[in-house]
Amino acid sequence: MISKKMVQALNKQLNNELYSAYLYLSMSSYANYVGLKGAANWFMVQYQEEMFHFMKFYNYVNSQGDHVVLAQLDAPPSEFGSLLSMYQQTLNHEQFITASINDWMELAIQEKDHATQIFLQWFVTEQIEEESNDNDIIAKLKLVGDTGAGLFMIDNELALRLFTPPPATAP
Ligand code: OFO
Repeated sequence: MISKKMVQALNKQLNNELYSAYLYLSMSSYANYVGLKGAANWFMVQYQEEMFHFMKFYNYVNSQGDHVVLAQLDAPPSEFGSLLSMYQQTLNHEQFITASINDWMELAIQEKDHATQIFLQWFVTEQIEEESNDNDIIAKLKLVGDTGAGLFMIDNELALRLFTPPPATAP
């Protein structure tokens, strides 16, 4: 049993996760279009991760005896510039997600809602990894360059990313 205010917050985040999926799906297609097949794979895996995040919120709201309210999604951009720019936009978006998760955690603490705090803890940890991955890729792109052989090398690395769903945990 969680408060109505908390359900509203979780529904907001659930829609944020869906928008994240939408954004990375668009980035994947754009990367494919400009010939960056490795980046297209990386963003497709990112899309799959976001759908997993979305479903975690979806299942949690259902498990708490309430229901999900899906909202209209904004259209994501369809052009993203260079690969470096794509990862800077990705990092900016993830920083926004981190700030949102922190807001909901703050609310859960205020409401002494221990169940939701435990649930959100998974996302607090996940956001450390998300931002760290983006920072690493940005650093590499700055180091070896965003064009020519350096770009080709990084794109080949991005091609190796696989979607590995975390082990099923409740909720
Ligand atoms: Fe990218 O972590 Fe969810 O949104």
